[in-house]
Amino acid sequence: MSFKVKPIANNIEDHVLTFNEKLMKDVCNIYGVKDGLKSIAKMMDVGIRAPRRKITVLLMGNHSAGKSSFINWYIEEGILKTGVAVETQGFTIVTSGKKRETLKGLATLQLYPHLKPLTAKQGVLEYLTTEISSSRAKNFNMVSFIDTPGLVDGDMHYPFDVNDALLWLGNMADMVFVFFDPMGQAMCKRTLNIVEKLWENNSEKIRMYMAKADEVGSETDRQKVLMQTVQELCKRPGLNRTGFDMPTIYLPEGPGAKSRCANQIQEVCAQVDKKIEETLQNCLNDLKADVDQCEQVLHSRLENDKESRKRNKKQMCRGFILGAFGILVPIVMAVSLIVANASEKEMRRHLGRSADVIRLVFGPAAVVWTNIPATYHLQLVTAVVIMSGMMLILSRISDTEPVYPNRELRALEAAVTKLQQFSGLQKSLYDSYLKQSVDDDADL
Ligand SMILES: Nc1nc2c(ncn2[C@@H]2O[C@H](COP(=O)(O)OP(=O)(O)O)[C@@H](O)[C@H]2O)c(=O)[nH]1
Ligand SMILES: [Mg+2]
Repeated sequence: MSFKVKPIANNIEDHVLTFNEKLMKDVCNIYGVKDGLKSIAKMMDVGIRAPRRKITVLLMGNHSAGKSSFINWYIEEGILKTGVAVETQGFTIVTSGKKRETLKGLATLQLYPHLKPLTAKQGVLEYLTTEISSSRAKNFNMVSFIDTPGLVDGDMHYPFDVNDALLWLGNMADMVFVFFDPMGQAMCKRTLNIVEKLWENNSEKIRMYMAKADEVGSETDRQKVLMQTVQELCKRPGLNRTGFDMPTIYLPEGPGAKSRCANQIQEVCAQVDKKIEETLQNCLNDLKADVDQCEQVLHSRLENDKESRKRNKKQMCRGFILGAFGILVPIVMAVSLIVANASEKEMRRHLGRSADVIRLVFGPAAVVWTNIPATYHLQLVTAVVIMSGMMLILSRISDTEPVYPNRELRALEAAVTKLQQFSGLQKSLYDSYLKQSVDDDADL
């Protein structure tokens, strides 16, 4: 059974970014551009993670529960094979792009490098595909779906560890939709085992739906099926909880179009929309937190550098003064000793006219020598030489602190300006987000 879907999605020419798309693009650009937040954070050794442009919804459930058909319906394009036979053998990421394209495993990894740990699991790479569609239906531009192999009990052999891969993807995805169908109900042990495991850490992500609800004849039948399904689920201790909700859905344009059964398929779209809004807000908040964190680290580094430079300067002055004394004191001592002991005549003979200048300058120091008994001169000279030596040694000993080389310092100062820009951009993005959420003309 296959349903009619619009044959072609909107043309590339119509590819005008919606507000949300543009917002996410701007946020991602702040992180990713050259000298963007990511490279500043790396420079600061701050661990940040750039957001993804779209939310990821993982669809899992029994085989033939209508997962692939739901994706086709959402994007309004018959991109995935559907049918009662086992059609989906691997994982198919369905995402929006500029043109229709199919990417195999390796190309998928290029597009989604964060899936590398999944493909590290043996054999999954071969069974990983990406279907890119240019559809602009609903909020498809902001969401990537992951279609998974329909699970069946028994001897069905999967070419890879399907449970492991599903758990990994479930942990990674932003939302997990579990589809049960009225015929299989919740009897598929395999599906339930995985849902139960995922529930342990991801209960807030998981939504369960009774798909193909039009196949159930009457309202009473529907209630019975729902009761039986919930009963089956509640047998699992991990899933036994209050407030259990399982909307019934079916494709509105399918064979059940005339069904009188309540169709809550719009509730699924509403869940996706809600998650998108939530993610946008989180991205804007995370952006602020990341900029703030980088700013904090950057300021403290610059402050420390400034302090170190100040201390180093003090050290340098001290070293210079000690060095100068270490050299000058013995010179003064030697010359004044000569002046004290040599006669004026003798000095003039050797030094000419400069002898008078020397006598004038060193005269007061020479007086000190003449007042000290000659027997103490040797001790005094020794003491002064030792003291000068010590001063010279002390002047060479300095524990200067490491500071950023000028090039790095300039890079840090440039980062301060960049972060200020990012902070301003974040504010204006938040303002425009709130403005369009509340009212275009609202004065915020
Ligand atoms: N009556 C009815 N049939 C559906 C609905 N959704 C899907 N189907 C049919 O159920 C079969 C299995 O659908 P498919 O999407 O391949 O299931 P999957 O194995 O979960 O991907 C197909 O023949 C679909 O045409 C629905 O809402 N109502
Ligand atoms: Mg399928």
